[in-house]
Amino acid sequence: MRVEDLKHAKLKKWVKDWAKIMKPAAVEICNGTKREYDKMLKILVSSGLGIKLNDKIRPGSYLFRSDPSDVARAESRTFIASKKKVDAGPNNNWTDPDELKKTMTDLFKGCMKGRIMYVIPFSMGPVGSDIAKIGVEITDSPYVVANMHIMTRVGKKVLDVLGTDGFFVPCVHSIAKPLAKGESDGGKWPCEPDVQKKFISHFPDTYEIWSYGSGYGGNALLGKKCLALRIASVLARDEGWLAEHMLILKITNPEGEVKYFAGAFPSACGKTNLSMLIPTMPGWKVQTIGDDIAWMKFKEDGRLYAINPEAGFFGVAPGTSDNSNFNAMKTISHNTIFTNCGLTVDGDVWWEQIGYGVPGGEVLDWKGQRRPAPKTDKGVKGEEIAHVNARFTTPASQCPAIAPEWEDPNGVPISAFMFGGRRATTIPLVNQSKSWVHGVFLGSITGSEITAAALDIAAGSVRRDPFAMLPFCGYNMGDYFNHWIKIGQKAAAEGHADKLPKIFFVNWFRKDTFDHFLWPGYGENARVLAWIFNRCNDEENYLETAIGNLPKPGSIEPPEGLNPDVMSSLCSVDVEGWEAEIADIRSDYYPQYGARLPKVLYEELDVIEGELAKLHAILTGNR
Ligand code: SAT
Ligand code: MN
Repeated sequence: MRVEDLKHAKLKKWVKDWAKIMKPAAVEICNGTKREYDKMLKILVSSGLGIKLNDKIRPGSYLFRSDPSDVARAESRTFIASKKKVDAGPNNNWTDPDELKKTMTDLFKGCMKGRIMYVIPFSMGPVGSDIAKIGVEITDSPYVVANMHIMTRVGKKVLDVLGTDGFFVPCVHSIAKPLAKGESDGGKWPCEPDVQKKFISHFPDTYEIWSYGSGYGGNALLGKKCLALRIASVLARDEGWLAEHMLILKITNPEGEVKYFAGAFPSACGKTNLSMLIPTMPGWKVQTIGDDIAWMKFKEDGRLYAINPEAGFFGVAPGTSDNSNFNAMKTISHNTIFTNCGLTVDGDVWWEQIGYGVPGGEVLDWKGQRRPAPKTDKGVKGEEIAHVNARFTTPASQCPAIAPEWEDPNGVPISAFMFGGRRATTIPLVNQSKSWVHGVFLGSITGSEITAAALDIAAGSVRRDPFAMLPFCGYNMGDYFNHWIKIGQKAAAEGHADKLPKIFFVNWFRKDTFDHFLWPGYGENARVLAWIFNRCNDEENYLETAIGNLPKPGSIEPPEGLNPDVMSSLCSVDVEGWEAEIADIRSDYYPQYGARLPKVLYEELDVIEGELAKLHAILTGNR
């Protein structure tokens, strides 16, 4: 299809205007077909960027090695350019939108010389779903086109839904590496290697995304974090729905009853694993709707319905094994794009903690350097064979655990929200909020502990990642908390308070004083999911406490071999720990939001603090 054939006048003009600025050798409108996907990979292999893996071991799959400057999201170069700085809030980098547009327009001038400008019309969510949204990305990277084919729904069907005047989020992207006449990439990942010259920019007031200089992941596949979270969070605020960094899972109990949960977890908490978990308890079943993002709207029946806006998984490879995530391993067994993994002599990919050592005597690491082949899958810190953020891009439809209704345009009704982080102490295995506002409070204090070894922060201090949205909220986080509170108020005003999802906080990561995990995790986490399931059916399986509703003794059957004392300590109130937690929130965390922090969250703090003081007095005999 040619630009001239575009029926949407605004889209046509937008493409033409950018082509004038970027000066590509040609413009192609993507149609989303398998043929187009194959063509992209052919181009990428012939320019030396992609390596076809051994078809006998990993059919239809490819490996890419990115530039060492281009291996992860560039958070320091990610901007929320709202008109007013205060609307970006304390957690975002802000720049004046007019100045940023001027700077970037200069950078975009001629940036696609010698390359093709691909125009990718894509739908986030099943095409035509009333919860879905359309974006159009222009890019000069065939790698981006191929990845967008997997991660979103691309092509003519999207243009059909867009019609002549439908709404789309314009997404401008360039890798910033024009080619001179006769020049080719010659196997070198094209991007702007100077991190300070990369820009991942969002204009929330006009719902626009401009990205320059990076070809990798969330910086370049603009449907994912940029559209489906940062811009969508703004759209959701403006239109009264929720765009969240949440997995969506389907859970079926032994009686065949089905519920859907959505869960937000900061990175490195096993979100993808949880969404594909295989329960250890007989009769229970978990299936996947999504592993990263949930878009949710209230429908007429008063319930909240969720879709997974994505069509694929862009998952972290290292640590993925048959043990940690059997379903993910099956999903990526074919038709998968790998980035920054190791390459074995057999022509397969390899990474640390894949579950087996490297076959053969040597291996190429993610930089393409020859390295002795490790006999086990244990890595050496700092000398990884796969980059720690090496990724797979794989179609969700290939996941053995995918629920048949994962593409239902109506979405699935959510019964429970889960929040969680890595917390070695204080936070119980599972805790149900006492009210919606208390649930928002729990979401707001989500975070993970930092070990002194990892970063220059005192060991044990908590890095808050509210709702796991810290790098993904396109506006002031205080206003975002308020949006969540208003969602609850609106449901109550409409007489649907009882239909709101119940809110839970889970923690799989409690440790003993010897630094050993107390809870086995993985498939055993289904025991907690089962408790939540029963809670949603109003089972009397809980005890009211100062911090929320905790499991009644005996209401969660402990995993084999778990000491009952450990079980009860995982499910009890750590009074002193919570007193310290409340003090930290009050003095070191909430104040950054100033007047934008909803007052009811401070009231929530006061109530919990009062309850804890009473408990403290009882425990110390100081009544
Ligand atoms: O690179 S992405 O932003 O898509 C993945 C991530 O960082 O979570
Ligand atoms: Mn994510």
